Amino acid sequence: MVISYLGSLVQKLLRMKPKVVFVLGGPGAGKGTQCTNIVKKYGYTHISAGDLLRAERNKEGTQYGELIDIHIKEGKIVPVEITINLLKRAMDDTMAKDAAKNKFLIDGFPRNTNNLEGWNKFMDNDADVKFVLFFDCNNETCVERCLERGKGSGRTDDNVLSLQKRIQTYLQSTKPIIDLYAKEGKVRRVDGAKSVDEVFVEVQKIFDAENGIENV
Ligand code: UP5
Ligand code: MG
Repeated sequence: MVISYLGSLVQKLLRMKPKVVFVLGGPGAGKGTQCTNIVKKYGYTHISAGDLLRAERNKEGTQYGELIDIHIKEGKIVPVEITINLLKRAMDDTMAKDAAKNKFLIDGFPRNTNNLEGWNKFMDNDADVKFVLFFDCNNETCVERCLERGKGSGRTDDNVLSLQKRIQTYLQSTKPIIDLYAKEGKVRRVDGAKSVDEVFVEVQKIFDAENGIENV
């Protein structure tokens, strides 16, 4: 009796464990744009690590404001202790409001070894990483899009100097993380240089296939 109760409790907890899709790709590869589309069609919650860091930086009296600000302008990656707390809080808040909302797109994370180690240390037992959605887009297109957006975005890193640094950081630190996941068979690659609609067609194929597997 007790064992069967515990068994069903464990099963319930396992079902509730957040399901995570990491969304990666260079600056301007289309991560945010496609996450918006995925949310509408598949009911995920979109959590952008960059957006959370920008919001934290803008908060009155935050102790990390200056540190985050400098890292973003320099295209450097903020220490994981800061980012993981923000991600965890965002996930917890979402599930506290509605326990059924346990599917997350984590956009722009993990970006380097420090991020990955932090995730494995603090989150690995608490969430299931289903796969990595990788928007593969050439650097020229990425830079062009961010510069165009920079005309009105107000983002402090949408300028030529910051973009050169962001691209370098992406190539040196983030791409190797994507390659690591690829070796585990966890990367779903999409050509991010096509139009928004064309990219979303490919994205839908991936999510439909993944959902198909889960529903078997
Ligand atoms: N656009 C999008 N798709 C298009 C398409 N297919 N065709 C034509 N145009 C397209 O798109 C960028 C622009 O391109 C938009 O104007 C869009 O309309 C157009 P978007 O969807 O915003 O691309 P995205 O990949 O999200 O680009 P973003 O600039 O957000 O990527 P980054 O990875 O550089 O930025 P993020 O906000 O994730 O991080 C910023 C900084 O925060 C980092 O550099 C780092 O300093 C810091 N950070 C950390 O330290 N740790 C983290 O974990 C996360 C961030
Ligand atoms: Mg983005």
